[in-house]
Amino acid sequence: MFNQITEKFQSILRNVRGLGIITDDNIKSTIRDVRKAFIDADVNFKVIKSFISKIETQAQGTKVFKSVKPGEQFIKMIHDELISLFGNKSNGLLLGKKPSVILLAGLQGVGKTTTAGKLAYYLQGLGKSVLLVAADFYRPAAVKQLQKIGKQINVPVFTENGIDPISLSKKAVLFANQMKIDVVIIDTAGRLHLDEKMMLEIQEIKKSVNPDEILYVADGMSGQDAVKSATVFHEAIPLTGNLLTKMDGDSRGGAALSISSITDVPIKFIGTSEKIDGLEVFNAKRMADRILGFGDILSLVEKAKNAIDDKKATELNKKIRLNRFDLDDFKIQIQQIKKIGPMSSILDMMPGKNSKVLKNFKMDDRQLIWTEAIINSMNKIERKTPNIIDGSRRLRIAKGSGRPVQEVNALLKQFTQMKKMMKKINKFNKFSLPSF
Ligand SMILES: Nc1nc2c(ncn2[C@@H]2O[C@H](COP(=O)(O)OP(=O)(O)O)[C@@H](O)[C@H]2O)c(=O)[nH]1
Ligand SMILES: [Mg+2]
Repeated sequence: MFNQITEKFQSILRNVRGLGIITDDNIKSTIRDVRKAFIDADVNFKVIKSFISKIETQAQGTKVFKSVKPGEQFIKMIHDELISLFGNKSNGLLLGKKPSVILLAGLQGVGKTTTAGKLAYYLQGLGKSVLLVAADFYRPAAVKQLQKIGKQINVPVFTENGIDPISLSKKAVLFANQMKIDVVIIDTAGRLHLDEKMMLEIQEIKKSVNPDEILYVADGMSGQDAVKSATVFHEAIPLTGNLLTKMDGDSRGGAALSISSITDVPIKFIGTSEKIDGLEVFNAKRMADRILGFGDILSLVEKAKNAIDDKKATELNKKIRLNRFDLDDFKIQIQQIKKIGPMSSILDMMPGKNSKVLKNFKMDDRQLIWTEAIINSMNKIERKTPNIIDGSRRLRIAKGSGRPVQEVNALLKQFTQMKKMMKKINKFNKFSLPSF
């Protein structure tokens, strides 16, 4: 996410950080660099202009202050302005009446249908019952696509042949009312380009179901073009939120940085994978942190929390303390790391992700699979007591897992070192920490 702009901001911040004094010259050069970073990211010119002018005014203001660390203060200004660029408004869904209605709008291919499923899954997680409505009759496979998603998460999908999307939406809401369903999510048809018929249709749907939320779904990989269409939609049907998909790709950032201040509508969610759980509630501060390369440790911790099984973690902890950690436990650890996500997404959330060290750290996700395969080729006793694994056993394990014997050796060496380290830490803890 945002590799290019983050790289530029990191170099700007490096220059600014050490400043002992803020002068007209360094304000000018910083502003020039920020402007360039924004232009390269395809941010809307109005957004750039207002951002720059705010930073400039504030920086001029600090010139007279004799603060301890002017550079740090400059960085804080940029950070704060980025946050307010995303809008400080609350980002939760505002679902009032029952059934509440969420209408999804946007161009074709941006991810509306996928997002309808993700939102349903997210709301299920909050204990709500959901009805999905397949109101896209233009793409032949669209209804089937939504039905497949509905089946996957066990959410009913409302559809009917020979009826228009407006009557269908109306009927669906009535049905949800009868069935006491909490939330209705309407997936609408998109077009490749804005056209009048589509706008009229969505306006009519809106009139007939009175949605609580109208979310504009935009491709997060796009630039300010997405913002232009958002504005057109906003004029036709007042939007209540933006939702940016495909943020797992390496977006230049144009859409994300422009959309909320141009439409004056907050970003409520971002899509971070093709999968059903690839949806995050948008958080302006975290996004600003990511763009400036401060990392997003909070999101990472949350992801890890969701992926890691508490019971297993406690068991592993116990085993480590008793020096009973074996290769089976090592395998469990690998499985838990795999659940957090691909290595690239983990690294993407680390502070300084563009630094030389992290850039050169190319972890191959297959490595985890290979390590698991090697452990799988060992028998029970070997996993419990790896020191019995001699030359001939190593050869057998290598053959069984389809990996070279050097890799088996490396794994065993790594495991021995890990055990030694654990032993040391345990000893240290015994002396310095109360037992728990
Ligand atoms: N990587 C990624 N792909 C996405 C995301 N959201 C949607 N997609 C993909 O984008 C494509 C179009 O999605 P679809 O929901 O059919 O778009 P629609 O035409 O707006 O309904 C599909 O291949 C989706 O899997 C996302 O957050 N991340
Ligand atoms: Mg669709």
